[in-house]
Amino acid sequence: MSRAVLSIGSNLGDRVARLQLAVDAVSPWLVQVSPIYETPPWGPVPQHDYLNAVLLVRDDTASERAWLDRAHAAERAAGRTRELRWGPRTLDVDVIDVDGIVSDDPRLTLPHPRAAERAFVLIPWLAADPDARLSGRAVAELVDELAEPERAGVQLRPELVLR
Ligand code: A4P
Ligand code: MG
Repeated sequence: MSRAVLSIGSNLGDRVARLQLAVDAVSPWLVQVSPIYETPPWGPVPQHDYLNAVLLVRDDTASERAWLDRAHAAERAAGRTRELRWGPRTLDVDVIDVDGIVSDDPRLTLPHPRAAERAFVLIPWLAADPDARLSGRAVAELVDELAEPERAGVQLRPELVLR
């Protein structure tokens, strides 16, 4: 079994089109697409707001590494170049979780080390899967534990749709 959770984000150019490219890149394995949320930039770099969403994917033959390769292929399709860490990007695809596997490999750390504190990951994930769990914790609980301003910053954009 290989079920993965991918977080997608864009804050440059046509952000919805970039997120759609990510969806298209994993369409053979797509199980669920979350709504789109507008989110304030996280991290030390001042930059525009992001659009974020979460994709649930499944491919019984895929390794963890295959999901990272697919994430990078999606980023390339969106014309992403790697410049500044945490800086603005056309498309970021992070592997949040694969079957609950734990790995400290710097090329693919699982679960994603910053996911549990990121409202822009947890809130879309919960919307896509109300029973989601991260490191043995219910994602619903992790969302409840976020600071209120963090939670409030993540705004549903129901008029923007991925297909
Ligand atoms: N890597 C290790 N583990 C993973 C994983 N689980 N998923 C390695 C994806 N990649 C993983 O990533 C750097 C290296 O991490 C890769 O070589 C990969 O093998 P990168 O994508 O090249 O660089 P990055 O994205 O700039 O760094 P990083 O640490 O992934 O940044 P983040 O944490 O993804 O932050 N604010 C909002 N509101 N929304 C966002 O989506 N995104 C970022 C990017 C910053 N602020 C944001 C958002
Ligand atoms: Mg990344």
